[in-house]
Amino acid sequence: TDKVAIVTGASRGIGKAIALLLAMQGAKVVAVARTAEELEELTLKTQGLAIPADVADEADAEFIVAETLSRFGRLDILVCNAGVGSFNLLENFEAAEWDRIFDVNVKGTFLLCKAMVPHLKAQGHGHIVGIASDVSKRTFEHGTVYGASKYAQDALLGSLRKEVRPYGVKVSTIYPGMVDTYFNESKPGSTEAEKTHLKPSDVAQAVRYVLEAPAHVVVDELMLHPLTQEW
Ligand code: NJP
Repeated sequence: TDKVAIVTGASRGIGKAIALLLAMQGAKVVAVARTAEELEELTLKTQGLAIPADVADEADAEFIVAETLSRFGRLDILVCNAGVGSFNLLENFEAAEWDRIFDVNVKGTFLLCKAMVPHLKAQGHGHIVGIASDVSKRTFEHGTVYGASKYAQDALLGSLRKEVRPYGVKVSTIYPGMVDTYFNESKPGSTEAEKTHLKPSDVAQAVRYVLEAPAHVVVDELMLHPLTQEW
């Protein structure tokens, strides 16, 4: 494939695994995250483009799409993966933490899609893949803010799916259970439980699956869990 894929949150965790898998399959990968250094090693491996940027910033989101077009001359895939979260009782959350989580998970998804969709609609094909969460569809203690953001992101992607379908553009949403990453300041493999979590590469394989659907098929939703997770 000579496709061009923008992957947000590509410097580590799930996004990095997605970027590596897509590059291995021949895609030109545009890797986005705020921390430039962490993107460098990845770009060497993928021979793609690194764009240090904040997905929650409108000018950055527009720059990512414009820069990709000027470098590669085409746009095919957007993976909205960048996300942050923290967990606490509702009354212990600062309002600023609500803003931080919603800015990345919801506004970031909105801004990248907003910058990308006009191009995909105009060309009559393209695929947006959102990395949501199983908590987009369930609630849990300490999950008020993160869960609300993931429900919101899911609703955005579901509505967008209906808006772009008539133009031949696909939106697929992936709902992983627990994945062993750097999420919420954790370190991969740091607890016994994490050893049975999904690996970032498991989620990358799910992304590959939805992207490889035949032209006439859109995989709307795909949920995956570690066999050990009760949910
Ligand atoms: O997290 P982590 P995951 N602009 O911390 C980047 C969902 N999920 O891979 O900007 C641009 O290892 C950050 O880079 P940096 C989750 O909700 C996870 O687990 O330099 N990029 C890094 O590359 C999220 O949507 C689990 O800090 C920004 C990446 O995002 C997605 O999976 C379960 C950014 C985060 O890597 C990936 O999370 C589940 C910004 N403003 C769903 N802010 C799980 N881990 O268990 C952050 O159901 N990044």
